[in-house]
Amino acid sequence: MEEGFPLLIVEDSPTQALRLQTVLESLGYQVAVADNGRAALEEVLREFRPLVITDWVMPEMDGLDFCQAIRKLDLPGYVYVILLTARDALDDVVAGLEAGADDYLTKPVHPAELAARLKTARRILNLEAALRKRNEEIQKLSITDPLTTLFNRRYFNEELPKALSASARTGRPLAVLMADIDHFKKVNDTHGHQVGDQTLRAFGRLLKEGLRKGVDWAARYGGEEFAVVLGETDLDGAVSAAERLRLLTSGLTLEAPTGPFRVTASFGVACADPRRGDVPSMEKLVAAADRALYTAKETGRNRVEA
Ligand code: GH3
Ligand code: MG
Ligand code: MG
Ligand code: MG
Ligand code: MG
Repeated sequence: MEEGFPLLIVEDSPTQALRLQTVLESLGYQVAVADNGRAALEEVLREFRPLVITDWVMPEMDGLDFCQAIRKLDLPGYVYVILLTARDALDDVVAGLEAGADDYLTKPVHPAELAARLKTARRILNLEAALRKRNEEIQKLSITDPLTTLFNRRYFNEELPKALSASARTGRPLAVLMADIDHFKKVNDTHGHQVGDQTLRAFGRLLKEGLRKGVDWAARYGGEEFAVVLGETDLDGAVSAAERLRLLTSGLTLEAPTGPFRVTASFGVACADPRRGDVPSMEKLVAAADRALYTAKETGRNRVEA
């Protein structure tokens, strides 16, 4: 059986709360009750409820203060608040809406009107949930490289400075590897772009799977160049990690229509090590890894340089 939509009643009169609860449960809502604004805030924070019907006059925290307070909280989603009160003066309606209520109803409310008002609320909440989901998708897309599904350069540029600040704060080292597939142009020239793309995907997967989850992460820096951030790793650790990735790469068998083939990659390593007084900027750290990569290329490729 489908669970009813969660709704919170805030009402200090037990008889009125019970009457309202009965109506709402018959409409299929899954109802919780709080007897004042303070208790309602605690309830929403404890278990998020996006739909609230609140009385105005209550002890401890009234409905207006509740509306104002809930708009200031950082919650997982929007809370649609209906003020339901005996106060029916025009000034009261205006004050209620200005305090942050989404709708204003006067007691006694007819169950048919309440049902219709709640339908409006649900429409708004559905819209908000769809927008939030879409936002999350766009956010994810904006930091993902579509070909490899690794992070992209935008994410790298945003996250590496944060990781460096954390490293400086905690005193723990942080390493960056720049990895570049060797003679990749030849892969494209020999086997075509599609096989080239598959090679990039396979290399991306290798990086992802070869790293410690939650500590290290890889990004496609551009073309056939990848950047890896190794958390809590000093230079020696980073060189062995790069060496491991280098060996995995050379052991990788790729498929082309003409048969299997192999690739190699070169790695440049650089490290931020606050305990040694090494706290470089992102630009300096990446430049150092890039210089090491260049050396690896110059001295024969399929190598790790630091
Ligand atoms: P080196 O060993 O010096 O790194 O040589 P290389 O051939 O790997 O390097 P170069 O920079 O000369 O060529 C990189 C090639 O990568 C050229 C470019 O067309 C190709 N490339 C970049 N992005 C993509 C992509 O998304 N898909 C495919 N298939 N190829 C790409
Ligand atoms: Mg009351
Ligand atoms: Mg190159
Ligand atoms: Mg290359
Ligand atoms: Mg390159």
